Amino acid sequence: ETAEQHAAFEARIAGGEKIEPGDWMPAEYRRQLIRMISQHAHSEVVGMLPEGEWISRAPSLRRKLILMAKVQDEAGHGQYLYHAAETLGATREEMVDALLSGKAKYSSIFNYPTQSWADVGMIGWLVDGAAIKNQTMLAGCSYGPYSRAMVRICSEETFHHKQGKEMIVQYAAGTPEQRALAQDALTRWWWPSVMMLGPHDKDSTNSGVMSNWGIKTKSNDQVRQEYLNEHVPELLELGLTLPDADLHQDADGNWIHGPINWDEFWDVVKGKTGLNKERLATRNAAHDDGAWVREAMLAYGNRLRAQAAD
Ligand code: FAQ
Repeated sequence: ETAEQHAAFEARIAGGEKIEPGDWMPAEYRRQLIRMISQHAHSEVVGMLPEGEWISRAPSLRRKLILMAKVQDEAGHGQYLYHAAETLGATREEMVDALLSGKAKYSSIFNYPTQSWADVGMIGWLVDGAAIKNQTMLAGCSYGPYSRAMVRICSEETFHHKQGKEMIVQYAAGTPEQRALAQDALTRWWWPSVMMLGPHDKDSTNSGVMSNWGIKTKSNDQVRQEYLNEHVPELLELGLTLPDADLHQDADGNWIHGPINWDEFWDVVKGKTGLNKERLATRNAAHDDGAWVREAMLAYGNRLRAQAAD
């Protein structure tokens, strides 16, 4: 890597140009993108599991169809994202192996259990809500394939967000039992959703280099602030209680949260607590069950190639 190459690259970033596959890029830019995009892809794939568990227990056919469509969308997001990482030279096999062996990270949020049907609504509202804030920021990122994947993913996530919110709004205005379920789900999902946006800026090891290269266009704390400002008033409006005694609005109207339990966050990320082992066991079983499909596709591909060569 020469100083001239770096200077030309920095100038393209400064000019707001998108970097495309095959363009020259610093090795560290490529490494950071593969790291983040593959973690993101894994999150979408593992993210199917907490809600997927509830498809067979949905309370109505309408809710079941909506949930099936949502979970299927997450599979599609995983696919776009694996493809985006492949444009940087990562192979599907390497990435899938890293997930299945437990080497790769994926979002902390998906190691929490879904304990009631109301959790499905709360995930749509809070988790998709946080994901949209983060991904709208990433839609402006400097790497073309990731930025374009984010535009499509965000529009689908907006549907997920709305269906979750609609469900919780109904339950919050419903029977005392429905209200209690909505409140219990909020109490359990609030802090994990606030944490999923990543460590505070001062502890965010990757942010510096990623912001300089236009991958992250807002910091973790900026995105978290936007998330709180949008969601807190709406949740309070429904008469629900947020599990944060220190939550308050500052003079500028920003909602300020109390201290975050980062020990819990890191324990969940590292799989010391939460459902990491169960999630990986489920993914491994699904991968093993799909072995015959991969073998059949390979055999079919080989046959087509042999026929073409004849
Ligand atoms: N969980 O330096 P930073 C979704 C790690 S998709 C686990 O601040 P960074 C859709 C981080 O990897 C949700 N680990 O990291 C859906 C790094 O470790 P490393 C996923 C986390 O990357 C909804 C270390 O901490 N979205 O929800 C987490 O600059 C419903 C230091 O942190 C994305 O992946 C975490 N929460 O900023 C699906 C979006 N946070 O790699 C189904 C793309 C941090 O150095 C149902 N990713 N770490 O070993 C991002 O924007 C960023 O990766 C952040 C973290 C903002 C998440």
